[in-house]
Amino acid sequence: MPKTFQRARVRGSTLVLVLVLAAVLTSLVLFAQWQARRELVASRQALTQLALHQAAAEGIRTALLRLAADDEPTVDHLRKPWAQPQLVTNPVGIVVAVRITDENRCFDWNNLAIPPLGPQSRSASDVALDLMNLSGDYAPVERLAALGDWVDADANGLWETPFYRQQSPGYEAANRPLYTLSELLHVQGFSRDLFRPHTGETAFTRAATNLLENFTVVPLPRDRPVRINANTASREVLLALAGVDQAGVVMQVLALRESGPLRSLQPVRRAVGPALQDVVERFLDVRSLYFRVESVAVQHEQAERITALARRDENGALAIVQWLF
Ligand SMILES: [Ca+2]
Repeated sequence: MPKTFQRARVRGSTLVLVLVLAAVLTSLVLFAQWQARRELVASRQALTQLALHQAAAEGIRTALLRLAADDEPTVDHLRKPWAQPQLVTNPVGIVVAVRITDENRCFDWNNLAIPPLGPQSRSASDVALDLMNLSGDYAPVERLAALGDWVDADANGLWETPFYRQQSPGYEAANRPLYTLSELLHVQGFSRDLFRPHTGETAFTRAATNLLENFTVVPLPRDRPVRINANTASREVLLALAGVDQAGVVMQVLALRESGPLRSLQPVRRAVGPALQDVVERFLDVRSLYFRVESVAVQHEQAERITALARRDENGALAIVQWLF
């Protein structure tokens, strides 16, 4: 092979090697730049998220101050300042939406843990059954029994630990109050589908409201039901309390509160007649003790939500029962 041809081949190979090396080096530089940009974006996003978290927490604090500023904590209704949603933009441009909802407008699933004491016109289970029907669940008997077993302290029932141990993976019945709404999904018969809004295809579903609107979870043990506020409860909740055959009585109560908030239960006692006096005493009130406070902070397509369940006692003092981040 001629020497000049050999030299040309060596030069050619060197050139290819240099080009490959240059390409590798360029790739490395580009990768380092891309990595640095990615880290910068990630750190900016982390800083924004931190600022959003602080803004959402501040939203909760201001909402609690509004609740505490209520000068008449013995009567609650939806025309009060705390019941109006608020939208504020803080000094650094973060938009914070804050909403307080009265949990005493709903029936608490955990009331099912209270055993009936003596003769009663309506038990917690009777009320829950009617309210599930009115909320679009037309076959609630079995899941209601399963939920009763889940929240009651004893282990006597069809839907206790031996039943759940047969699941894969197996688990135990709680035998204590529900801590969150999502815990219901562990209870026999409850599924996500049950909580989907109704599509309104039939006369029944058009009339039905929603389980999420009418029920709540106050994650505390109790020896008496969490009461329902007659000023804020929906027609369905009041109808479930009185019994579905008591539409006339419920209309009277709704008419009473139309002319202004009920400041005592006396007008309700007069309206319902003797058969339902015990329901008024056990289940109703004109004030609320539990409030859900939601705060959502938004900036640059990022958002942070904080939810708290607050309890306001008879003297107006506030305590946080549960934080949900
Ligand atoms: Ca049990």
